[in-house]
Amino acid sequence: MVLHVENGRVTRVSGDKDHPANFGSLCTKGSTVHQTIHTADRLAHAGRRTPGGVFERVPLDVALDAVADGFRRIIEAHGPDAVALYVSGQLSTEAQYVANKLTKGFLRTNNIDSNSRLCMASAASGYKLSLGADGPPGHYEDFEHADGFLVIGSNMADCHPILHQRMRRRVAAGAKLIVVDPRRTATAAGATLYLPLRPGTDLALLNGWLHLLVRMGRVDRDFIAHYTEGWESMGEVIDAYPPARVAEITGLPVDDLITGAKILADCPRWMSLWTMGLNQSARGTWNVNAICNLHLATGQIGRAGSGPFSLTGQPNAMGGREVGYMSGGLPGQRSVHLAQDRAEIETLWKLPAGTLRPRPGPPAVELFHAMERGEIKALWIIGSNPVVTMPNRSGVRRGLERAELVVVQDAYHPTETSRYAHILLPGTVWAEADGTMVNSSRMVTFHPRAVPPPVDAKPDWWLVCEVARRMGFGSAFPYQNASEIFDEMRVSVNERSGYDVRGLSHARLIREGAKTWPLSSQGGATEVKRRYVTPDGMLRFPTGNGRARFWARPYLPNAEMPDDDYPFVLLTGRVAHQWHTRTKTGKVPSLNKLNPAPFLEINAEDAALLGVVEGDALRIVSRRGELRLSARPTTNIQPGCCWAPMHWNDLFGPGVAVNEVTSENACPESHQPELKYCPVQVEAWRPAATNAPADAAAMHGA
Ligand SMILES: Nc1nc2c(c(=O)[nH]1)N[C@H]1C(S)=C(S)[C@@H](COP(=O)(O)OP(=O)(O)OC[C@H]3O[C@@H](n4cnc5c(=O)[nH]c(N)nc54)[C@H](O)[C@@H]3O)O[C@H]1N2
Ligand SMILES: Nc1nc2c(c(=O)[nH]1)N[C@H]1C(S)=C(S)[C@@H](COP(=O)(O)OP(=O)(O)OC[C@H]3O[C@@H](n4cnc5c(=O)[nH]c(N)nc54)[C@H](O)[C@@H]3O)O[C@H]1N2
Ligand SMILES: [Mo]
Repeated sequence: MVLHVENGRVTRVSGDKDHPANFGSLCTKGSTVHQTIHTADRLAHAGRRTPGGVFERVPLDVALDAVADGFRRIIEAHGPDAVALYVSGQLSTEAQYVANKLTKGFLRTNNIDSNSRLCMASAASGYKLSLGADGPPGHYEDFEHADGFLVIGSNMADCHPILHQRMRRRVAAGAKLIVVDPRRTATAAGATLYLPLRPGTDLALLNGWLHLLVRMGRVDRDFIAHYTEGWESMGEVIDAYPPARVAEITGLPVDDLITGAKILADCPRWMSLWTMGLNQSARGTWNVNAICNLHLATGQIGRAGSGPFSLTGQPNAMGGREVGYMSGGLPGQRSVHLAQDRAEIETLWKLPAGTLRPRPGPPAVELFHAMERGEIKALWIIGSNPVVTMPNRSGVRRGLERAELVVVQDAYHPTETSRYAHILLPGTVWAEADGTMVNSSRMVTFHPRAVPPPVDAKPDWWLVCEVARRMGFGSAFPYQNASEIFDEMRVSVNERSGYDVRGLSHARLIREGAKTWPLSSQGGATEVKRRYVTPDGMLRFPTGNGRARFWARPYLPNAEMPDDDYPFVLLTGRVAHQWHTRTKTGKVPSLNKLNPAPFLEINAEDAALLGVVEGDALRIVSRRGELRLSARPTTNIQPGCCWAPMHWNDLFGPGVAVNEVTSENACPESHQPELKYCPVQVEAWRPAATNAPADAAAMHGA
């Protein structure tokens, strides 16, 4: 993206034609992003909540001291596990790295988790189990080589529009497209085959395709023999999913199942693309394993135009995963579980052997429960809005209310979460600070500071290092700029997973543009398009013995199923022109015009049975809470299902926050909660007047 700057303000943005990820294309949110930089609600000063509940401006120094003193005091009184950080895939890699270093290395607790737990955790755990290391094995360029695409649990048209265009160009040139989604989304338009399966039944479908491919003799026995293990354990699962049974579970016609299998069998090269429809499930990791099973059984991996490809959600969740910013991670795709990984990072961070702790801290949902129980007494939230985005969020509010110290480091105020802060720290947005971000293609992009931040706002990495310094860890956080953090980070090369950014530096990225890892030398090196391919063209997976693993993953019903009291299934997700909790997109008039307000998509027949028409108010009740949304009857969603966007919440008005009703049931392997599936009751409702959002003008402006 190119920022056009006049007098210290970004006046316009345009696509960067030379950038190898988007070749100059921008989506609506990208092309209007300058309108989110200089808004009236930018957090320009540090703040402190007074006993009366209003925020007062304080000098940044005072706020930073208060954070350092508060954390030190609580650690001294209650031990390191009484404090925690909750960070974000929207921060620069440098900020993610220092937050993780401070927590695990110097506060000496593994109590750090990130919003990736709600997003890509299942993809990460699935990849590690199936292929041996996290991250898609391929490259965006595979889009130009594929003859077929399996898009499952992803609404790319709205959520990854530039990649979607890239895929569409290939489809226009003859590639096949299968779309699997309980809703007929914009992504499904024009698909070769659209499969509106019952939500939560993807495992039956994927196992069913494996069954059919075996029966059709279209699995690649040579590939299986050379590069995989565990095929012999798959027999039972393959036998158990003949088309008739799969049709019964998924609600799909047998003919369509067979058509799908034939498409996969006949495509010389196909890729699978998935996002939250598979990850945000109590079976998330299994879903990812089942996708990998299909690729391994057909040899559709490690060649141009093939492979499993999770579409990463947030701008820099890949960077965060690489530096280990979830509770079990360490830099360079390492794990706190492994003694060797801990020892290598203790060396990097100049810590005495045995400092790093071997048990992961609590994953996000558990972290807030530990606050509710009073075990975690201080929380520092950086770049996330968990009061909105956590499942069953009433527990999050109780946890924050009970805590002794809540620090919220955000670029805007108020947010639903900042209202619970004791201390507010003003962060920059990416256009105001140097840093790097990594995409799903392992491509590292440098973003320079283009405009000065408002008044006291500082880069996220700087705020973290300042608190570290004030806690007495200054010698481990001596960085003058983000480039020096990168220089330390790149030493965390991991020969086992293949992670290697030694060949990169801010200077090189500025000079030569975005670059893909692995890159071991600062000199010219050829780009590795596909991981795990050896120089002689063989495949070697980072699993120890070099073989990728099959996992038999039978279909299991969702953790909570509909019943007479809660007969509908509520799905949640995104619309094209809003981003998450709208702290940015909510301020762009053109985007609000396109997607102005929350709603509930409901099948037209169901709406008729309830006696409601477009715009009528509905009450949606789950075992945990309730919502009120206006009805949008449609035939795009199957009977018995309804769908609500996640974007509109307390600052918009009362009763619309979807996570009031969602459940914390989580995937056992990834601890990712089941945000996509919630049994509810839906009924007609007579609305009351709404409240206007509160104000906090003192934090803004000069
Ligand atoms: N416009 C916009 N784009 C975004 C974002 C945004 O906020 N706004 N956020 C970014 C982030 S962080 C993320 S994670 C991605 C998310 O990108 P996506 O995952 O593509 O978006 P969602 O709308 O969350 O969910 C995708 C689809 O999953 C389907 N689904 C629900 N349950 C099931 C199921 O059981 N099986 C299957 N097969 N499908 C199911 C839903 O019907 C929905 O259409 O988008 C990124 N891009
Ligand atoms: N029901 C339901 N819930 C969901 C989902 C769903 O599909 N359904 N999806 C889940 C997923 S996939 C995700 S990724 C999460 C997203 O959940 P969140 O990360 O909580 O949502 P955001 O609105 O993106 O919050 C980002 C916060 O960081 C601030 N911010 C932005 N840029 C910066 C910066 O540079 N520095 C700092 N310090 N702050 C910054 C923003 O103002 C905002 O307050 O939601 C999850 N929750
Ligand atoms: Mo996400």
